[in-house]
Amino acid sequence: MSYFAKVRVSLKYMMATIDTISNHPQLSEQTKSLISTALNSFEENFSKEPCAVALAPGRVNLIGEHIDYCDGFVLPMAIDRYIVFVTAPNDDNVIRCIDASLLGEPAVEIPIDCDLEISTPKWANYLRGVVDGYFKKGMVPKSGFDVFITSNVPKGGGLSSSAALEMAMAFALKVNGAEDSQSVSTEQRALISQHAEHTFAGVPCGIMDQFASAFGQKDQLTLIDCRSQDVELVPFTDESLSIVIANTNVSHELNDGEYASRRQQTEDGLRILAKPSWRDVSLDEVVASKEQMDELTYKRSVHVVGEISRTIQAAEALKANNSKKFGELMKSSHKSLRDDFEVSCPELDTMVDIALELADKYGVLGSRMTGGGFGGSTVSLVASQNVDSFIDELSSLYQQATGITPEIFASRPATGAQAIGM
Ligand code: GAF
Repeated sequence: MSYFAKVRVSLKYMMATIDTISNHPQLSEQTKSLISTALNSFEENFSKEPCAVALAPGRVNLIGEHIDYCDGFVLPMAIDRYIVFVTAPNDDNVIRCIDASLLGEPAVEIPIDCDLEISTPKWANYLRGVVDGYFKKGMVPKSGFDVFITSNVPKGGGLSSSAALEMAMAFALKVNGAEDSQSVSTEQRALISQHAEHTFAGVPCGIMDQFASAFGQKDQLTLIDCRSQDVELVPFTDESLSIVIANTNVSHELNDGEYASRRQQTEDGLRILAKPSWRDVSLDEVVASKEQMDELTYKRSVHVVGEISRTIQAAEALKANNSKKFGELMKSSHKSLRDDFEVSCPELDTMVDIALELADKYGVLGSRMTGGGFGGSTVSLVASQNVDSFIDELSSLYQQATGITPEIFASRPATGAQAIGM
């Protein structure tokens, strides 16, 4: 195809893409503006027209923490913060990625036609893992492609920016033809991404983050049964309630061994209980086995069975419009994560304590740490009419207490990973 013919085709795609984005019923104005900036940056950096957009949200988990790898239930939602990939084919056999936050650094090049290995820069391993997962299943894009990456998901904030990177790459591969030879389900894309995290980032994570990013729907929480991998959407449409996410700005690395050790301790507990799955274990059975367990294994086991039960109750409470009960369960979840599972940290506890001290003033129903822990974010359920004042006061009291400026924002459940254009 001649250069001019290629430009005309690309322009046609571009116009259709822009049209779809501006009329997209599920994307917020904030996200549309993020995409629009990314489209312009693609052109500036690659000197050609983009063809398609792939995007994936971060997530916040409302309840059900550290039990996705224990066959538990989790109740996360996709947040209105996205990683956006703007892409167009190139004439090489590589995926060439430029990240907006790393401008000036050399583009990352990932070959499309061979097995891949862990390499540098480290952040690109999430991408390599997904490309390799597709390659190993015989799914290769039609050609290499260029990608410009823009994000407003806080990095290291416990809001799954890594799962969003993986899911956005899966959709970038899809729009560049990698799924043309076989149909790939939402679940399969999420599982390839989870595998990438295991093998290329060294984090033995469960399925929650990738599933939340993949299955997210506007105004719906995703109740995930991590044993059957079934996803049930639970409406969160009460406008009088808001979900506030508070990033402590204390960063965490899940591959530093603490995450893996927690997972190991839950496996030890289950072995002592001699049960095939945590779903078959009651609190009474854990208590009855106390003498056979060391103290840590016992505490971890108490958390797992308690959190599975709390998550089931929380989903029921939400369906019954009982937000007060939902809030109480969030508080118990935090205590269990702090005292029994020991994955909180002073900054997370401070953020939760301040939120709960402001309960009467602003209508805070519940607050807890969210995600892997050891830093990252909290999530609070707050009366919408007070949400701006709550955010201001939480922010200033946290700063006074810790000397750290937090990043605090409200989000409603948002739409999941997808591709737009082509
Ligand atoms: C991290 C992991 F990636 C998830 O799989 C989950 O275990 C979570 O920590 C804790 O609930 O986000």
